[in-house]
Amino acid sequence: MARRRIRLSLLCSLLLAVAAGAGTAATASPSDPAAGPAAPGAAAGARPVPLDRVVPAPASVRPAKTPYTLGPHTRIQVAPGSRAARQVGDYLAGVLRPSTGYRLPVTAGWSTAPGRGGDAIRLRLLGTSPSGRGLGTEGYRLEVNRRTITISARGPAGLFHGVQTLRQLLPAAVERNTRQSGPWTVSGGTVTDVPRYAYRGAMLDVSRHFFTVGQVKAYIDQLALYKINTLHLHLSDDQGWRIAIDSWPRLAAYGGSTQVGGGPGGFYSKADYREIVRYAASRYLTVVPEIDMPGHTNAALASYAELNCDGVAPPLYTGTEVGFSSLCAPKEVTYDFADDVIREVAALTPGRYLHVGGDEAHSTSHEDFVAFMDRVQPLVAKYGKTVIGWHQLTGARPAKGAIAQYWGQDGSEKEVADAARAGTRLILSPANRAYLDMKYDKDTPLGQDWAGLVDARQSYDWDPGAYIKGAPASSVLGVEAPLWTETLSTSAHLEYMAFPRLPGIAELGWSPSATHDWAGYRVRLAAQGPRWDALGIDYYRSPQVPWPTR
Ligand code: TNX
Repeated sequence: MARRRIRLSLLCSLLLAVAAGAGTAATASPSDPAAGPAAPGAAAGARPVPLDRVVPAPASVRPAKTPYTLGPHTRIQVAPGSRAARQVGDYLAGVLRPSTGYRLPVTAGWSTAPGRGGDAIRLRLLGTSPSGRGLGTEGYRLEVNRRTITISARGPAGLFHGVQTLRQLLPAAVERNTRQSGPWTVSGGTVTDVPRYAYRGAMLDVSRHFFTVGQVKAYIDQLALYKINTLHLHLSDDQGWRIAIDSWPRLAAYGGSTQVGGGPGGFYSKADYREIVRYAASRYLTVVPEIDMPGHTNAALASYAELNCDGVAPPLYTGTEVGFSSLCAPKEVTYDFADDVIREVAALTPGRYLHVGGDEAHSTSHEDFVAFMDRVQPLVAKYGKTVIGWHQLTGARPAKGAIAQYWGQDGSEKEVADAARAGTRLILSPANRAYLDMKYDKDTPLGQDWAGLVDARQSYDWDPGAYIKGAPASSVLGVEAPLWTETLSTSAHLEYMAFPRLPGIAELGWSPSATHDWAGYRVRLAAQGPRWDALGIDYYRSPQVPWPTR
């Protein structure tokens, strides 16, 4: 499917920008009656954050007049006997110590005797006990009273997500890495929270421009703030092959040696990739590797002449065109290659999914495309993984259990709805909503505009459950925000395009549809601005969002 270069959303975005420009923060959130006046010496507006002023919006909030204030004697107490709970406790301490200056010792267990063991943040594991019913594997409950904050979850992923909520309930200055003055007060009450969708992803294109392990880790930390649980790495494309494959060493060594614009490129050794997987797991994200095939393969075709139908290797490519390359579907060596690559990548990947691309195969005949996918999907199953493909896979024969990632625009593609009705599950990344590389407005210095201009409201204001006409809501596995990097080469670029849109996609993935409301969302989103400032995240100050003045 060719990309359409319509600009319908241009007018719309401009009108919205004007409408939103001078808006005051009409909040839908009740402010906490227990907050009381700001303490002397506190920053202006230092009333505790209301329990529901969080992104993604929590499923349920019950305020109470019992605020908790972190102090020099606060301890972090974690479920005894759980290494994972301990690690979440250490992570929380790592966030809180630099700005508060408190010791915040992390200890296992707590006293339940009346009046004992107060002044603590507790991370409690419920396992299969009835009190965890309804929380699933990622949900949590956060209870704040005058003596303690307790985060309870069935497993460590829920504790980790609860910790992210707690961060947003503290003053934004808590995110700074130098000592700040408090008070560090959290509103009283209870948050009970579970995700709407199991798959909440973000994709990073490390092929068009290469990003180092350190840069990927920094992005992972930012994704974790918004309860994203999947990092999709676009590891191969025309401009670069970014993962070492032992059985085809030139893929990375030669195919990874450049990038858009002709820079030096780079690739991940297997140890590098494992380190990304490990770090992502420590933030409760699963890595989904993508090897894009049969199109978007110039880097591979340049590395091995035999992969080309005519046996001639093309030169490396450093431009930004798409759709000109294809693996040779009729050649047997193509499937030896695919088998080796999928085997090695699957072996490095603990997650259940492996993405085989399949988009924009404009240089592959339809017949060859179908034949190619018929051969490649079973290889993914052979190595124990579930196939994800871009939604063009639905124009072939999606394997049983396969997942299609939708990147169209208006949800009208019949083959996608038909596949969904026949059991293919969907990840929604509509380009005119979820593509983080689209420009915000016509003056955005980075990005592309082929799917229109996408400001904060356009990106947030849609329903993943009802987007594909004729697809059952139950076919939707979740959402993903892709970040393509033809025009992006630094971490500051990534941040500027991801923020503030990424949190909107994250909220669509996490929050119940009943909480969906642009007017309330923009106020909650505005409250993230000072946090990004504190974290050093370089974001776009969309005129649609009532950011507090700096
Ligand atoms: C389309 S989306 C592509 C990518 C480009 C992107 C740029 C998709 C599956 N393919 O190859 O990088 O547009 O916005």
